Amino acid sequence: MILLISDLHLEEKRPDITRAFLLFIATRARQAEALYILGDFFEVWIGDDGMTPFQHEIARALRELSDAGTHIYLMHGNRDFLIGKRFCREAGCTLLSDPHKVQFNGEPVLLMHGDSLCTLDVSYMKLRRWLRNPLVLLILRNLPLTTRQKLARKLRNESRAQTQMKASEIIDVTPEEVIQVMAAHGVHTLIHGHTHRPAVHELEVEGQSARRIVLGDWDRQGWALQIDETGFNQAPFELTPA
Ligand SMILES: [Mn+2]
Repeated sequence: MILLISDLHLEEKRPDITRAFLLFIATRARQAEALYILGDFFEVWIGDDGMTPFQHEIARALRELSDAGTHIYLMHGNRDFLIGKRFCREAGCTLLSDPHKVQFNGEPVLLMHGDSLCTLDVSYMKLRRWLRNPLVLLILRNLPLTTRQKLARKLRNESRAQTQMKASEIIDVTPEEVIQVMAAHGVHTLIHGHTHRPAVHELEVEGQSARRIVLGDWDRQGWALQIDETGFNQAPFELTPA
């Protein structure tokens, strides 16, 4: 059995989500061969050298899961794209590139965070290209922590202000981009997060029926996609009461 989650946006301000996640990895995820976390695992990440006690606690919990035999795969989201090798070593997880192609139940499946599919969001796409440039990343990683904290706060405030002004279709994925990416990778199943719109969308890729599975974000409830011999099934669950 394989589990996929995304968009937990873990932060100290949401102990309910943290509790639900710690319970999830101590129970359900223990039964899984692999756990895939498809981005925006943390609400913010300014660098492995700036890990807070809270973030170390999450790393420790992941490490326990991986020591117990579950493979953990982590993909960057737009919030936590500065997660690096040090965190992954500490947490016992493997960093995946975006997109990443896998085989589930003998079927090729493409995994993405999903932000790169929102091509109509021109200003964000420009920022994304800039922030994924290796030289920019090198400079960012070497800025003092306090500067990075300020930058992260500024980026989040700007993205919040802009998102409120944009039409909903702009921050959703571009259908043509989805078809193009799926065709280019030769898959008929795509799994991604980012949009916070959990669903299964049927579509056609090169004349064949295909599907796009969108993972849910953890907010009022948690979401996990489970892949086993019965197929691909996503269901929400209650966050643990205090
Ligand atoms: Mn995202």
